[in-house]
Amino acid sequence: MVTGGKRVLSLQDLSCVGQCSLTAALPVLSACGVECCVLPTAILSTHTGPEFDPPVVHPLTDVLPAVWESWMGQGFTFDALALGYLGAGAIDFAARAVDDLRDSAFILIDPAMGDNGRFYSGFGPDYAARMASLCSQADILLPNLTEGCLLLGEPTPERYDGDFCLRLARRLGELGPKAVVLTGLDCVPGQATNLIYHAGNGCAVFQGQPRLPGRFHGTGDLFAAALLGRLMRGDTLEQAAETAGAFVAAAIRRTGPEHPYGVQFEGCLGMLG
Ligand code: PXL
Repeated sequence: MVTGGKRVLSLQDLSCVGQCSLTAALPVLSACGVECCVLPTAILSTHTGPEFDPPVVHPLTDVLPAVWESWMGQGFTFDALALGYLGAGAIDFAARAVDDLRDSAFILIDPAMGDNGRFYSGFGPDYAARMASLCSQADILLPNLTEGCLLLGEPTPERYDGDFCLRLARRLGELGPKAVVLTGLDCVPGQATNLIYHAGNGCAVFQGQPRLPGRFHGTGDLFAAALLGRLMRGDTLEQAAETAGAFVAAAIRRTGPEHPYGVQFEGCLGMLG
């Protein structure tokens, strides 16, 4: 099928080993039939998870403006811009990219900065505040529960219900994004739940997949890329989230215990085309 030649720009780190961020976005968006241009904000030897030694980190902050000026000088345009894990040093550049593209591109912001109630190492309240101010320009804001709470400067509750999630989504909607998708919620027993909230009309939909045992790195990045890819293919937000959720669940099911640092999604890419 002809896709209409959509082109997205993925702005996030390149964790060279780890099946997250750019090494997830590239294959997933390609599988959706969407061109994926990349701008790595930092190179890391691996992701920062506990399965690896502390990574070698090389920020690319210094080179980002020159790349950007080269692209803008050549008149490049993108149908969408997706922000993910940036590293603390690249938030100002990301703000500039959002500013330059907001009138012409769909903006998806995954405010990747924490999980399990805590910031990832290297991130803190200043980053969260800066990210919160960027959210007003998002078409879709895609936090997990922890990130949603960090954006609002609040502690993450250990237990919560669907009403709590709905109130959180509404308040995140007040930061200004057109829609909020809260991911990986634990508000329905036995389910990994996503909440889709449309800020314009207050419409909210809960979607669930059976909760699979274990904790898996990179699933948020896979979900974000699949969601964007399917949106670029013309799906509604609900359809795109359903397909992205099923893709991530299938990838988790394929992942063996001998593979602890990410999910083996490669065999599931056919679900996205
Ligand atoms: O999956 C989010 C992510 C992306 N990039 C790096 C990370 C993480 C999560 O820990 O460490 C480098």
